[in-house]
Parts: sequence; structure tokens; C-alpha cells
Amino acid sequence: MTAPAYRLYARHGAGSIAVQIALEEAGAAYEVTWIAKTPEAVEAYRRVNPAGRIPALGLPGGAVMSESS
Ligand SMILES: N[C@@H](CCC(=O)N[C@@H](CS)C(=O)NCC(=O)O)C(=O)O
Repeated sequence: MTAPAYRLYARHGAGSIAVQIALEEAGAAYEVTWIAKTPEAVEAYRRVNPAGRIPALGLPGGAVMSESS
């Protein structure tokens, strides 16, 4: 089984749903990683998005896209 092409880094109430809707509309394969609000979780997440902002989208090939708007 191959891994989904996209990984959505999300948190409820943080605008992640807009990106999820776009992925669903596109029929893209993706997984969601939920980012907790704890300082430890946010610090670990900064390895994905140094700004610490949610959402972010891991792309095929390993790049990460932020600024969902
Ligand atoms: N311009 C960004 C804004 C992202 C953003 O500010 N997300 C907020 C949640 S709604 C956030 O992560 N706040 C946590 C922080 O700023 O540390 C986008 O459209 O994706």
C-alpha cells in the first residue's frame, strides 16, 4: 500500500477545514495529522512549519505549503 500523497496538518477551529474541502473536491489521497495546542506539540510542529501556523499541507515530494488562503 502506498502512502497518501498529501498530509494535512490540522487543528479544529484553525481553518484546516478549507484545505480539507479542497482536497476532497480534488479527490486527492491525504491523511490528517492533528496538532494539539500544547507548547510541546507546537514546538514539534515547528519542524514542519517554522511559523507554527496551522494549517499546513505536506506535498508529494516532501515540500510543505502554508498560507492556506
Ligand atoms: N495566513 C495563514 C494564517 C494561519 C493562521 O494564522 N492560523 C492560526 C489558527 S487560525 C494559527 O495557527 N495560530 C497559531 C499561532 O499563530 O501561533 C493561512 O491562511 O493559512
